[in-house]
Amino acid sequence: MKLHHNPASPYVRKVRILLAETGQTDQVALAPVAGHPTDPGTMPVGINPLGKVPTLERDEGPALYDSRVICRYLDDRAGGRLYPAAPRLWETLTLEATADGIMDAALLMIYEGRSRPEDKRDAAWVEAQWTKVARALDVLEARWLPFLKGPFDIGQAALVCALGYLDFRHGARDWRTGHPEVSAWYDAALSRDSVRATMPEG
Ligand SMILES: N[C@@H](CCC(=O)N[C@@H](CS)C(=O)NCC(=O)O)C(=O)O
Repeated sequence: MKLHHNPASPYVRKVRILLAETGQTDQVALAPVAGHPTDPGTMPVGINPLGKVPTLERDEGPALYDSRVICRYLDDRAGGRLYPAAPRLWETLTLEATADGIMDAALLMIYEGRSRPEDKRDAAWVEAQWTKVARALDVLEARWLPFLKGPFDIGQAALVCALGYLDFRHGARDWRTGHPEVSAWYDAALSRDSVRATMPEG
């Protein structure tokens, strides 16, 4: 299999963490690509009409895309390790959606800077995206700690990627302030091999 990837992408990182956690890293070759909405560059538009990464080319069957689909597929292939049974599953998937939403907002902030000339950038829109991130962090701090203390799952993998991306691209905003418990959880997660082997680059 071939994973179209970019080493800065938090969504690709989620897939790579799942591969490591399920012992499948050596079964997927990484194909580096680059691009963004206004310049698709080398993104795999021929097999993913959305022109996004991650996109997974399989040996059989059409390509899969969106990190949630790819992760679910690869986990199923490994016998199911990072998706607990219901009812805990619903919390896992909601945590994943929250973490993905943080990534979406954080990435849109970067695209605003990359895709528009300086005089066309909308500072209020960028701040509105950060408000989503801040609200999500507040909810994680207030409600999710008991869940985060449970077994490592796809929701936790996604959260590692989201928080790592905030450090990587928005370090000056200092997401840790006001979120000491989530911050401590993240620091502990950094000791996992799968997390250390996939730190964002670029
Ligand atoms: N919901 C998608 C989001 C993927 C995504 O937005 N990836 C970014 C890279 S971090 C991308 O490919 N951007 C190119 C574009 O939007 O044109 C997923 O979970 O896979």
